[in-house]
Formats: sequence, structure tokens, C-alpha cells
Amino acid sequence: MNATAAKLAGFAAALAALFGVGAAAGSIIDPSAPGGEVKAEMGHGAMAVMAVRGLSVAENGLRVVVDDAELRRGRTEQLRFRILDEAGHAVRDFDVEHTKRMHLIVARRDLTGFQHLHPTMGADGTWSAPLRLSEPGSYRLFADFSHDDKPTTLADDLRVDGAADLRPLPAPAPSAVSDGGYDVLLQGGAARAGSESELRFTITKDGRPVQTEPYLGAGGHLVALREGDLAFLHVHPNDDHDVIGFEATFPTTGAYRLFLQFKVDGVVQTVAFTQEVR
Ligand SMILES: [Cu+2]
Repeated sequence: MNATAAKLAGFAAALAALFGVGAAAGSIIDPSAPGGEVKAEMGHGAMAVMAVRGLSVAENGLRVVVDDAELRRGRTEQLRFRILDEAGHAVRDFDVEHTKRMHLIVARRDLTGFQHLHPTMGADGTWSAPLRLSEPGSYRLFADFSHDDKPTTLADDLRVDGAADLRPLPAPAPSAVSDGGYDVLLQGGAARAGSESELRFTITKDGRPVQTEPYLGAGGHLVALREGDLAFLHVHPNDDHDVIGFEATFPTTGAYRLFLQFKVDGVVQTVAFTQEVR
């Protein structure tokens, strides 16, 4: 291995460590590969750094500040937070994205307990939403919004006191049942790190196709969180006809949890899938 290759391998190892995935550096960068290929692979690595969001409390000159991050188990409490600019002023002029100015995602560290809420903003810029967390543990809060045309996802931790019974990530399966009893089939194919994957969902009930209603201005809404660090992936809806489709670029190998939401008969359904990325 020459000096450049060694440096690149070191960078790849650093990236792997940064992303907290169990991938060996060797799977990202092959030291025996010709220089050109190594560079191409590193190109993906650089893209990966930009593609993930939701790993920090501050980004793009903005910061999320949660009023009280400690919640009581099983009680509905008002969660309050603000987005502050560099001068410490609460931001109030948010852009509308997916029909809302603020999307609030909450998930426990083991990727259970997913919630997607739309808080309301007070005159002083404080966002609030009723939130009920039924299990103890550490939760991740994601404030997903756009300001000055810059889409941003800021994250912080919430806590619910008590002994957390953390669950392992379910094994990947092509079908799952939504919380309201709809059968959902995922045709994802083999998702590869660094390249665009198409994720298509078909929804049936008792074997019959289900017509979904628009939800947040699209056929459905998808949030992808990476196992380990809960990196938040931005996913683009790919509006087809009969299927709900998305284009996602998984930045690294590892396991991701996909949370699909769609609307039927006025009720939002949530269903989750485990996606392995090689
Ligand atoms: Cu939302």
C-alpha cells in the first residue's frame, strides 16, 4: 500500500468510526483496488457525509433548544422547543415543506416508539406538541424544517426515567402490518451504499389493493433512521400511480429502519421495515 492509499484507508476507517457502523474499513475501501476505484469509493464516502442529517443539535447556524427533555412515562406532556439563530433569537419564519413548517420525529434509541408530530408555533417562536412516551429510555427528537431555503434536521435527546427494555432490531422482512391493520409489501431490492435505491410500497387489506389518500402533499411519507447513531436520511417521494415510491441514498452499509406513513379513510397509518444495506 502506498502512502496515498494508506491515507485514504485511514480516512475510510475514520468515516466508518464516525458513522458507528460495524463495517470493516476493508468493505468500504479495498487496498488492492486500482487507484481510480479507490477514489470512486471515497467519492461515495464524501457524499455520505453530506447525505446524513440529524446527528447534531446545531447546524447551518441554527440550534435546537428543548425546554424540558425529561418526560414522565405514560403521561401526555407538552414538549416545547425553539430553533435559535446564531444571535440566540428564536427563528419564526420557517418555509413550508411537505405542507408543514415543522416536522417533529421522535424515536427511542432502539428504533421503537416512532412518532411523527406537527407541533404548533407560539408568537415567540416556541414550538409545542403533546407527547406521550409509554416506555422508559433515551429517545431522539428530530426537528425537521427548512429556513431560508435550507432544509435542516436538528436532533437532541429526550429521557424517560426507568429501566429500558431495549429491543434488537427486527430482521429484514418484505412485508409488515401497519398499526391500523393494513398489509404493506416493500419492494426494495438490494440497496447498495452510496447509490440511489428505489423503495416501492404496495398496500392491501384482505388481499385487495387499498387506495391511499394524499398525506403531506404526497402518496406517503418515509423516514429512514440508521441503526446505531440514528442518522436521519432525507428521502424523496417518487410519485407514481398505484404504488408509493421513494428514492433513498443510503450513505453507508448497515441496518436502517424505514418508517412509512400513509393515509386511508382519514387515518394516518404507520408501518416499519428493517432495510439492510450492503
Ligand atoms: Cu411531518
